[in-house]
Amino acid sequence: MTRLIFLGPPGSGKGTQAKTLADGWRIPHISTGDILRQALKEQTPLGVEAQSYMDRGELVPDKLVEDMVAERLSHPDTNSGWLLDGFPRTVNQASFLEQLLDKLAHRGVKVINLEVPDDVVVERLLERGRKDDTEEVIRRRLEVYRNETAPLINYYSDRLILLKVNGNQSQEEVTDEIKKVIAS
Ligand code: B4P
Repeated sequence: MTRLIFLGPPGSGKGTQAKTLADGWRIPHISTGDILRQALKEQTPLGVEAQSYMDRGELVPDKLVEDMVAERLSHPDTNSGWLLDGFPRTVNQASFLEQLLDKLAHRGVKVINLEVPDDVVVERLLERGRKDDTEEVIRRRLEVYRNETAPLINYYSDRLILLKVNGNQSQEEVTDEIKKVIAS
């Protein structure tokens, strides 16, 4: 049973890798960024509230994202495994997730930390050019990542479930390395 959390700075390839692997393994790819962007497109109350945070490169408040993830992970299709991309992003979200997974009896979770230097992620995101991929917003997202999300590296390393992967390689090489570290 595969249950993987993807960690890494914006543009490190979390979404790219999670989608490829989830398609191959036929398990759900749960991306908080994608769910929020869809809500925004449909202008649901969640989307309307999330928009200003996302446009500025800030994190959407924990409670909104936690409720969203709790609902998604409670769906029966997650019984065959899942890949979580973009969540948790704060220590609060991580401790919420720990309790949720305990309640759902989802065990054996591993965390993939994609390591990519700042200048490489800035270059990748500028090239992608999504609405929140302007130089100013990318710099803010990286700052938020360093302050709020990077502490999760120690959080999961202390729990002995962190696996490091060099994200600064071709997409295929990153996928291969992820498969290798999971198997070892
Ligand atoms: P996300 O959608 O999670 O955006 P992201 O961090 O930029 O990563 P993404 O997965 O899209 O990109 P990837 O690295 O795969 O979040 C967006 C916003 O939503 C956040 O800023 C926040 O406001 C909000 N949000 C989401 N989750 C939240 C949470 N839990 N709590 C609070 N707020 C939340 O790819 C980037 C680019 O690199 C692509 O163009 C790709 O083609 C390219 N690429 C990937 N791998 C490559 C490789 N090996 N070589 C070259 N290019 C590569």
